[in-house]
Amino acid sequence: MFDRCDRIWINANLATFDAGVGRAYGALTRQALAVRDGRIRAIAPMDSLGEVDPAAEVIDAKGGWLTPGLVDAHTHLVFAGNRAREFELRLEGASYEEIARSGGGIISTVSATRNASVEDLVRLSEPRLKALMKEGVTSVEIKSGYGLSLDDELKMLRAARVLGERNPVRVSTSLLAAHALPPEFEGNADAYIDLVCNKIIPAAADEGLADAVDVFCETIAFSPAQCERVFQSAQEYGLGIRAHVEQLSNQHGAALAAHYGAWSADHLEWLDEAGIEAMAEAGTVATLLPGAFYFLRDTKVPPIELLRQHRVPMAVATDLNPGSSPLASIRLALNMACTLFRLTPEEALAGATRNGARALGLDGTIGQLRAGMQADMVLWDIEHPAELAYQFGVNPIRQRILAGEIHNV
Ligand code: DI6
Ligand code: FE
Repeated sequence: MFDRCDRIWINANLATFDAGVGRAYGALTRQALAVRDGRIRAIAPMDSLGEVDPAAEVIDAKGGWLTPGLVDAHTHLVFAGNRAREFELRLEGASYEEIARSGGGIISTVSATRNASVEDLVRLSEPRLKALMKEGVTSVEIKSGYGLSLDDELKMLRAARVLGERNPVRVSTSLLAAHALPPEFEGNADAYIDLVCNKIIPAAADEGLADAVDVFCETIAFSPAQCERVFQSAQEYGLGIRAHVEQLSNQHGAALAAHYGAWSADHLEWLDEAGIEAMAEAGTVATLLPGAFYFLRDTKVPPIELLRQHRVPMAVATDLNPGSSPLASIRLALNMACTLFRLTPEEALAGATRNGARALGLDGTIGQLRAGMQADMVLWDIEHPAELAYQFGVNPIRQRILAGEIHNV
């Protein structure tokens, strides 16, 4: 227990997000938490603390709160260029779909990203990653999807892996080659899907560059039938499945993704009850992205109450990307999940801890404070965990801890 450990936090309040604790936030007050070999070894009330390893480093949390390290389970943070001009066009009245159909939107980021090297992408993307880390993010998912060719998709995934090697943060990668139709395949989407399934997915799997495969199932992107082929290929190569579905219209993509055992179905503004039932049955996480809802001035709120009724786990993420969610703040995403989608602060925080981990296929490893889990944690100067979703623009972080090591950013 505490007799053999590397480091101990004492006088800490814990928001464990361990459902087994049976209290809001999985809260345990006045605790000690011991770490050994990067994992949580033991948690115990201060007044029952027995013998302590004399070699262990003891850190007095002085009544601060420890939470699991925050998980941002949906980002497109690797890209080149920016879309400020498109923002102006939208303010002049053009819609996101109109801009996409006229060759702007995602495709304009594709041109800039194709012209960048791996090193360029790392240099351009690192400040966005660091912004997330500064707010307590210890695990982040990063997607490709602005390369749309074999070499450029792999280049993006390499940049994501390099970011994870150079920074104290866990990076999960998703191959989103089926994000938009590249211009050279105009009028020939099925041939592009052939390339994705027969060349890009096998190469990414072979080089260990992708943890999961993602798709954009939408009228301006790919049809359910095309997405299904991508899911089949992902399954064949043993990769996780996630999907952008029901963002701008109901294509019944969530039910399809759930049928293929998706870890997560994301956006979901247009999700219907059949989709929710399929997700509940498959254990697929609903990843909510209020930043995109906000930035596109959407009005259709995802069916939160039905998701609750069907006990579908909800994650909350930034969707950090240059077009629909230029949001490098998980704290603001938490606040938006409450103000715009009416999540409770506890639900929002569970969405960026326990359920974010599950959306990455990492539940049981990260996202909760529990013996045996990775010791990815944040020590906050707050009086109650709800403050993390309530306030934004101030950063009450005291320590950011990855695998038991303190790495303030
Ligand atoms: N949905 C989104 O909100 C992002 N991708 C997607 O499939 C937007 C990406 C972009 O506009 O660059
Ligand atoms: Fe996205």
